[in-house]
Amino acid sequence: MKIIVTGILGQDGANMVEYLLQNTNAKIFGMIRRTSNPNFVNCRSFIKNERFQLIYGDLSDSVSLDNLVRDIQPDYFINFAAQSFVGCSWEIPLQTFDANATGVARCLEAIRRFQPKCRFYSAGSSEEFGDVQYSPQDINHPVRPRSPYGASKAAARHLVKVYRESYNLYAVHSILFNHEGTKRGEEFVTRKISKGVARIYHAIKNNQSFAPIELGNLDAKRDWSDSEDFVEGVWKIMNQQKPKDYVLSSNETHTIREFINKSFHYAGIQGVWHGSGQEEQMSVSTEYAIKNEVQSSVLIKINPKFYRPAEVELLLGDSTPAREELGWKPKISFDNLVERMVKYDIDNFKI
Ligand code: G4F
Repeated sequence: MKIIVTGILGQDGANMVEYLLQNTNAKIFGMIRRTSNPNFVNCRSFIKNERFQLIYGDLSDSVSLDNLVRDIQPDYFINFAAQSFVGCSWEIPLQTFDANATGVARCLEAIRRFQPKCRFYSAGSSEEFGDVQYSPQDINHPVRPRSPYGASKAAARHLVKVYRESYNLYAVHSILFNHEGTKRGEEFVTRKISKGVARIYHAIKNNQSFAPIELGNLDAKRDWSDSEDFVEGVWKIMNQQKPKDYVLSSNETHTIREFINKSFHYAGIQGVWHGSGQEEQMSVSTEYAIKNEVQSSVLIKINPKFYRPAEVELLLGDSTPAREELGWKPKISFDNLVERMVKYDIDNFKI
């Protein structure tokens, strides 16, 4: 069995490769774009595995995708490559659309022309639901994106459906609600918080002053899971008798503020909230500050530069069909996720 996985330098692609090496005998071809300084930190566990091979390709280059599919003749093509940062998608809307939507069309075309038996996975997003009309959101929720990123993923979803129905391909686009972990990029809010908490933890321990973590909208609600749980669900979705799109989610929602509270809790730092709106802050409690001779006080402050032009205020998934039909469910709870991320960042802290 041969499997192409894209996006392997990122969180999901790397977790997918780890899962496939552990749970199949397949040869895995991990695609990366050529850059002068690729960061292989998420690939450490498998980069030298004899069943793993690095290949060059680019979602913006149909020649590269055509050649890879024609030459490798993969059984599965799992696409996790994307411009995945919603916040940045207003600044680079065209690149976002090209990678996330047209890039999916290029993959589908390569498969249609050179290996139509290949099963194709496209990573969809709860951002496609946008300003949601009802909760929890299931696969039938209307598409109402609020960002160029959300629009690009919605377009990819339509393309997958069109190719599936027109050419009888096994092509699926499942809706992934937020999913995090210790391989998460530092620009995403959860990792920004866990890394920031680790930095403050070490400053307090070493009797040093520290700068606060600066964030945007703390009221947004997200349905967070661990990416390692999701890659298992993705593999189940790819191995059904008939292709069908599913939602993967924890079925719980939490505010950014809750993620912050839990993060400081697992670091053993006592914080208190005060103020409101843009003046809202979290500071170390007086009792904790005295006891630990803390050199600075503010832990969290608002910086409006992290507000988005349009926000998705609430995401809450309904993954009942995936649980009932695929026998999938997330193993890592919200509390476990926060604890794992914070402890990992404290233990691996580097200045
Ligand atoms: O962590 P985020 O950047 O993730 P977001 O926008 O929900 O997107 C993630 O989940 C999607 C699935 O729903 C994926 F498709 C997508 O690729 C990505 O993985 O932001 C989460 C929330 C937002 O409401 C944002 O406004 O956190 C809020 N936030 C507040 N302060 C912040 C910050 N987000 C970031 N990145 N940085 C902040 O300082």
